[in-house]
Amino acid sequence: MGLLTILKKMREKERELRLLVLGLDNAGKTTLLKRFNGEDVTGTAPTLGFNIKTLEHRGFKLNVWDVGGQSSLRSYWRNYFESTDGLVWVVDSGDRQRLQLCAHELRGLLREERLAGATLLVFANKQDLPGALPASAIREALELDSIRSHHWCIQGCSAFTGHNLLPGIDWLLDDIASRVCPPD
Ligand code: G3D
Ligand code: MG
Repeated sequence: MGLLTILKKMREKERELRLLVLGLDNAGKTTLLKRFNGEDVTGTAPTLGFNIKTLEHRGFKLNVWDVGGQSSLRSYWRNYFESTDGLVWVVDSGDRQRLQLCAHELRGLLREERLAGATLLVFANKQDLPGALPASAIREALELDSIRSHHWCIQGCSAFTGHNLLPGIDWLLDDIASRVCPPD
């Protein structure tokens, strides 16, 4: 392999990011990923294991892991932490009853050493639902303002309609890129 090829491969590798999409079951993780990928979002079945999708966006190759969020599966989340650049935490903004559980699970993740370098994007999903809590209320319930260990951002969105998905993902990529990708 010539030097130029090696350099090109190294640069390609730098543009390859690993995103981990987590949240409680039914938050809308799989729908969000499908919508972002331009797929039909009707009839999404619960994720029993994980989905991995490789997407191209803004010249980045995104390896996105969508792991099932049922309580029986949460202990397996740790198998997916390694080399994660960005953690996307998806919240069902209509699910007031499980908001404390949601906050608890997120706090646990942020203590994980192997996620220490990851940027956190919180999607306050299902904003299209009547009665959905606004992103500001989710921010408070999840005590995001107390996070000092990670760069974070919260974005209200609807995976169903696609509203506000891109601004969230773009913020995430910008933040990661400023850390891991040298300028061209
Ligand atoms: P998960 O992968 O986090 O477990 P899914 O969640 O993507 O499987 O979605 C769970 C349910 O929430 C699905 O409904 C899905 O259509 C719905 N959903 C996901 N995102 C949104 C959203 O932005 N708005 C609304 N209104 N619903 C959403 P079903 O009925 O198929 O179980
Ligand atoms: Mg799913």
